[in-house]
Amino acid sequence: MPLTCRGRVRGQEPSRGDVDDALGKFSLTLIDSLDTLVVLNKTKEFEDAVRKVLRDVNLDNDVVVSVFETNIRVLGGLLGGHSLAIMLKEKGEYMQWYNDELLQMAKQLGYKLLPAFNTTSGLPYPRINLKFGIRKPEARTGTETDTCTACAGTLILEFAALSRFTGATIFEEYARKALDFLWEKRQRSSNLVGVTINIHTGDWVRKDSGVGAGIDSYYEYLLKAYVLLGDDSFLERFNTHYDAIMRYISQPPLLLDVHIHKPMLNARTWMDALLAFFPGLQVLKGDIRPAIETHEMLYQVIKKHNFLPEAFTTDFRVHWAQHPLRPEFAESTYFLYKATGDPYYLEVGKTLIENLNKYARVPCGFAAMKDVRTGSHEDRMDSFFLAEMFKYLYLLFADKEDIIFDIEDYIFTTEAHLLPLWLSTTNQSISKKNITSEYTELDDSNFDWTCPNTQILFPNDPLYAQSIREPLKNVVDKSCPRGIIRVEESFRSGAKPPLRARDFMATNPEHLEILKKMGVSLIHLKDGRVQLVQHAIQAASSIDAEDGLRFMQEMIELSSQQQKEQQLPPRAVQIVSHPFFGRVVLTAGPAQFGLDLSKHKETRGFVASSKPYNGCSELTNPEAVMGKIALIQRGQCMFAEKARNIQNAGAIGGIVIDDNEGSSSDTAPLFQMAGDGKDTDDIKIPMLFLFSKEGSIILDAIREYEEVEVLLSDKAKDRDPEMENEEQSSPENDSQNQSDEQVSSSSQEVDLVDQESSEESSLNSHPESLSPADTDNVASISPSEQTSDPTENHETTNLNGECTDLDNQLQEQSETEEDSNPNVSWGKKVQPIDSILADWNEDIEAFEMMEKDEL
Ligand code: DMJ
Repeated sequence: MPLTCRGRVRGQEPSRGDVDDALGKFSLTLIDSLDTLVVLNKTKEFEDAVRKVLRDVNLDNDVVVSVFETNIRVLGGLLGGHSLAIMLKEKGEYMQWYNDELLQMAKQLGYKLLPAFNTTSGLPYPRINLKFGIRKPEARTGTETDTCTACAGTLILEFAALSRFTGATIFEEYARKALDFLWEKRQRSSNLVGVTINIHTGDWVRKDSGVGAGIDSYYEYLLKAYVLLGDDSFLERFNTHYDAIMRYISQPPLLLDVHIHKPMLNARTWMDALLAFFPGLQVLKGDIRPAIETHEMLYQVIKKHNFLPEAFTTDFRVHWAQHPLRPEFAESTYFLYKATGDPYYLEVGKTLIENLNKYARVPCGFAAMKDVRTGSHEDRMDSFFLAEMFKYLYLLFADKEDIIFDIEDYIFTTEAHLLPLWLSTTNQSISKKNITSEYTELDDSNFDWTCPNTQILFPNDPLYAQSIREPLKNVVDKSCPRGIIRVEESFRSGAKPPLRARDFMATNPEHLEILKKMGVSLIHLKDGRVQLVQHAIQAASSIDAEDGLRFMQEMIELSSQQQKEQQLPPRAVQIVSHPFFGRVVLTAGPAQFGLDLSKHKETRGFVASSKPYNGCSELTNPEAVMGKIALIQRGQCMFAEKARNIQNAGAIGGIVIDDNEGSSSDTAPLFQMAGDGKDTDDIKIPMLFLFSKEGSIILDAIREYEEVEVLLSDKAKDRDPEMENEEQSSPENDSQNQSDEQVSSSSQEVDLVDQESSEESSLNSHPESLSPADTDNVASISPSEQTSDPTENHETTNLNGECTDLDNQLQEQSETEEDSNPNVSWGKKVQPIDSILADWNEDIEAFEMMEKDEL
């Protein structure tokens, strides 16, 4: 937890749901980063870390963990550590005392995971209790019926390695059985697999199919199992799936989910960040062209937002704004550099590192981005950041002689753990299934550049990769909003176009007739909204069923677009005073009243607690909050009333801190503070909301440093400590002056931010003291919303429907303004190295002190 400088212990922090399934009180980060230490040539540290694991780690905890995560991170981490420990031991200098202890732990863990496979299908349960297994009443698990395809299909490398290292064949057998079952269950006409499957019946539960979340590493492990184990059947399976992926899912440079039964129909209009590993896998496969294309598209999305948002739409808008420092894009960059030798990929790597240092680095590590739009942080640094991101970025820039062993002798697991290729010829007691005859002949024309080739693929054509990237140069910035390409393309020529979602009127009998034909039924909800449900079998024909599906997709998008339009995006509270210097950014909820920070310049000022703390009556300490940003506790009166009271006392802004102890934007949905139902135009100051955990970071800082200055904005600003120091002493930088400046912002700025806010947000609205608004995202619309056109608000389409570069222009304008504004031009100055080091030492000391106080 890099913001609060503590380890996350399961049960001691509020649960974050599924994310916590990776935490088993088994020192996850330590184990997951073992082999990274050796790659980074930190051999001594590796030796110490192994000793710590052997001394401290207990695998027998009464904790329910994810089988998948425990396998790839912990079992994989132990095996990667073992692989490099024996390599070092053989070299004769380090690890001379090592006697396979990590392997013994891995075996112990392997046996703990085996009960998960006790299903008729052989597919593992998704979770297991490390102490009690699955079935025992104390286990608190074993009732699940579904698992994800990647969860069941990402075991073979670790399990086979465990078998081959130890001679205990059972692990490899179980992992193979699960893979065999998934292969049998592939959709036979498309050769695709769905996202989730019933572990008892083998039925597909989610029939959408892509190469990202839920499926990704199943494909990865088929190809890598072939590489590690030399078993042709894995390659045949991989090639069959790959052919289907390239036929249906790949729409260069995009990779879009489709339905397994109707693979010509897109299942979504957005992509998730996990698919960024796919270009790397394509390199391993030897299919370089689409790898270059997809990677380039992803890079442009990153350049727009500094990081790859967790999901983004086909027209490259943010869909899910968080970024937990995932390594997949760095992984693909590494593989593409290895294949092409093109220095462009080193530049890409440099950008990744710069962005990490600039936006994610905090004194206790690197903090995940809560929202790439605001630059706000989340108090988490997942173990894969050290296991994968560090490794791939280091390897990208490392020369052969920088690494103390030959990396070509190993294969990377999905968590980037290293397994030696010599395992392919060791303990081969598992009979290889020779079912090659089952596989269909494939058209191999897609695979012109297929392996084997471990060296640079195009030594005589250094511009090869560039010539593929060139046409895609502006694919993201110049993108027009687009619908679902295949769906649009598949409109039957000459046929009457189906009813469009935006034209639909629930009161029009003709429309209702068309719905019926398409198998869509209409449910009137009590609150006046209508809900649409489609049953394809009720459609008049299969063509009508497809029309219905298309209509439903449009309706879901329209509905979510409308929800977003009614919402405001989150805001950022950045602590800018010593020793934070802008490095800690907290996610804040906006208010529906007061100064809109997205339309005006940010507000900066020192904070002061109001008295009374709830701000519900005239303040008794106006002298303390005058010219400052007042801190007020949530509750007991309306938000607007608090705002008026602090404004009357002379505050230049307000931060409402949740009174619900322990609440955090990690675990609760952010919301916007609603007005009081009356005219709130009299409130001129900006107001933001912080959950209790984020609020206490400011309150603790006041206790420690007394003077704490913050910046309230719609997006965190870069920081430059030296500039920061100058600003603090500069008279022009008076908070009140700045507050005056806020009033005179240009209308173009307003446009920019309006577009941003209408395009990307996910907030609910709370009037004070009301329960959270319903966040359901069903295809429900209120009758009054039914005719709005989702394209009306789109920023990159002008009235003639042509693409404009408005986004770029506006971005430039906003950057120019930043240049002229001393408050936001941090990061542009060159700081002498001595001064940087001095700052850092100061920071470290300060944070060590804070750590003691458990900030
Ligand atoms: C890693 O734990 C693994 O790469 C996994 O296969 C999916 N992605 C996460 C990191 O994003």
